[in-house]
Amino acid sequence: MNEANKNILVTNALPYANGPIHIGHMVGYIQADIWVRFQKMQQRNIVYVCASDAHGAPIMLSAEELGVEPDELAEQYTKQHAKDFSDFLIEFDNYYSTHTEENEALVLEIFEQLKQSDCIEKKIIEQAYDKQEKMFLPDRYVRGTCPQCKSGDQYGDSCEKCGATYKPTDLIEPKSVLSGEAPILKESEHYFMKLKKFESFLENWINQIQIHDSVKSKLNEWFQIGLKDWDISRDHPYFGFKIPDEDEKYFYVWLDAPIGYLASLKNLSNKKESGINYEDYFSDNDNCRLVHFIGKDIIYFHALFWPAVLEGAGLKKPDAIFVNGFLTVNGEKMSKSRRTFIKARSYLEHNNPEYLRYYFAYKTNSGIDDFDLDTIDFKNRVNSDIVGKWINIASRCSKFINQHFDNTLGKTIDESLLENFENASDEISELYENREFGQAMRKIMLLADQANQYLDQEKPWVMIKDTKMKEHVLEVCTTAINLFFKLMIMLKPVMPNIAKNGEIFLNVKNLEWQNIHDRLTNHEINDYKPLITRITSESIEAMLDK
Ligand code: B3M
Ligand code: ZN
Repeated sequence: MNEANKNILVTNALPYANGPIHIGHMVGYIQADIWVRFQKMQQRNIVYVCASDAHGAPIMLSAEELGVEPDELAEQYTKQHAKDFSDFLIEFDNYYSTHTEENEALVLEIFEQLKQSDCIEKKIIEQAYDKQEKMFLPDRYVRGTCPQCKSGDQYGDSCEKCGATYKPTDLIEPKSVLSGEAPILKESEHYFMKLKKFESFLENWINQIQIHDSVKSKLNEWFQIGLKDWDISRDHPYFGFKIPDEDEKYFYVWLDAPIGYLASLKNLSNKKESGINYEDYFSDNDNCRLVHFIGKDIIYFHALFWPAVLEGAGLKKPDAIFVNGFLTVNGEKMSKSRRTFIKARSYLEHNNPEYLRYYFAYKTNSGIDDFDLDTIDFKNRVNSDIVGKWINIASRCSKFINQHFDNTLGKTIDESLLENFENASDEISELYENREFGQAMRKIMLLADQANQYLDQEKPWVMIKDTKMKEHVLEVCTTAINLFFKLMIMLKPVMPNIAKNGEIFLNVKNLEWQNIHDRLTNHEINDYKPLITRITSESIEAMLDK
């Protein structure tokens, strides 16, 4: 089947429901949303889902500290996250949760399949145990001195200073984060997914999917080391789904989390009004594509564990894994003490989400490099590109149409510039398709420069004083408004609200990509209202202060 006609299921990583979303998280959501909106403007059948990742020890422990039930805490965060996303104009078709009936049913079904296809094995292992708290400790809940470089206060799985990886009990003087006591080793029986069995399948599979070369080489390093069987169970106390026929055991959160993608789709398809059929978007035939957007820290889970689970259960595998790098703020890792930690909500209280959407688009590409939000550059870039270049075209000539021509665009336009814009649209569309958003934004801004140069040369604000030139002013302004219109379509995936208000101004509806070839002539428009305001240093300071 032709790629362009396939149904596409797009997912973003599911945020843990035990803390606020910050703008570092927003990188992947904004990138995916831009891509999805672009696809929708091409009239592709696409479903975009996400959910809260509700399970795991950290959520259980935070809930305990707050004196609430873990599912209540998860639900509160789910609501908060959904609001943050929607205020950032991330338009999921469904936002659900992993702590749901649909997800549990899918997890049990998949687990059953995995057992039947001999992918699961039980083994007794020793693990760090906190006697005082009566619980097995996740690696991150044990801290101590790195056995390799001897740096103090390191996590139980790896050293932040030297990068060594080890077991929690290899630490020198390990301590439980919960009780401060030294953990003991205790035996327990666990369920393992036989990941080794899938090595050659996975090595093959990564060559068949869309995945960045740098991610592939990371995966190849892991293949070189060899894959280890994967512990998919956790002992009580834990917040997760219970394993059947076991009293005190739960599925590890990372087993049920990616299945949550499917649960979100299932939940959507169960809503009659959605008109979405589950099998149209997830079945092992050639009609659908599964596309995951993730951060670079969870490649192992998505490109090794998850496809192995799907393969073992006889299900469709992902067709693309798009990985984003991390965000730094003013050159630093986000940190509260350095005023570089910005919650999504603090950003939204002081700044327009579309500024950040544009800046992230401008700064990113299909690769996995980290990039920086330099707040001064951010302010200058947005003010110069969005306000100074793009919106300026409309604000410079709309008043002539509004005041002198009865709000009606002329019958003739200057063809050559318009054709130039239309011809560029294929290239820009390809850049969007390939997630080369930075290049797309640069190309679009070069076009905006051309439109402004045209106005600088024609000077309608001078000509309007000469009645003989009135017709020419109309042609120039009609041309410029058409250029603005085309830029608006090209920028709509990134700045959908400005585009929506632009549609009202231009008296047009629901523009799609193909409308780039339309001409607005002899067409009535509405009075121009400012579409966006400049960012100020104060609004930036205010979001950093939070
Ligand atoms: N909840 C968040 C993370 O590790 C994790 C993603 C799950 S995606 C299935 O960034
Ligand atoms: Zn170390």
